[in-house]
Amino acid sequence: MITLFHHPKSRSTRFIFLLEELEAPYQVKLVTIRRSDGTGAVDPENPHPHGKTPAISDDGVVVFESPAIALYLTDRFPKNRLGPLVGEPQRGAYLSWLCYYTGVLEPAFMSKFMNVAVPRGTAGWVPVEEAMPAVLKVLSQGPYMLGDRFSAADVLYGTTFAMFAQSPLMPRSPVIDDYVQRIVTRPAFARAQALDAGG
Ligand SMILES: N[C@@H](CCC(=O)N[C@@H](CS)C(=O)NCC(=O)O)C(=O)O
Repeated sequence: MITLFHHPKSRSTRFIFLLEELEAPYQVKLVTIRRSDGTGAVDPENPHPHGKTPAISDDGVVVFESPAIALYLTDRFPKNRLGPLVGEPQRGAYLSWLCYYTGVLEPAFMSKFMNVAVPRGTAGWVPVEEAMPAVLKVLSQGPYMLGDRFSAADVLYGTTFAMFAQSPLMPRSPVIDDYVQRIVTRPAFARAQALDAGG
């Protein structure tokens, strides 16, 4: 049984979405986190080393960081084919885009948000103006990050783009708008929104 350490309206909400897509047996453990307004606190029950969400425990096997959790879950529950397995040709693209999400795309948006220039040749990421065209190129051939196949990578990218659709940080694009629609109209996404508060 998977336990998802979750805080409502945080990066762990998308893992309710993924667990619903996977039809995996899971329970949600609500935890507190430190909020940007200074409220909240690390929850001693949360196994994430910094008390962040998401984290999961699979009967005591702890996994933290979104790409690792996505990969672990799609390997662990392969029935609905939400992640290419070792030996499948799309495995390479799957691993690459999962890691790109937290290694490049999130830092790119955070740099822009903080108005910090990305040091060329030093930072491991690139500016948003360079990262988004790479993602748009993939989605233009789409409809998903792995072409025809919806995967856990879309759970990360689709929910992020849905959340930031109206943000000035997010470049406007009909490709992104259509992609977000494809993701947020999935029944599992609606179930995750309803379950988000622990209901
Ligand atoms: N790199 C982590 C980021 C997780 C993260 O920052 N989660 C936020 C909630 S959206 C959090 O727990 N913040 C509380 C804190 O920073 O202490 C991942 O992708 O899983």
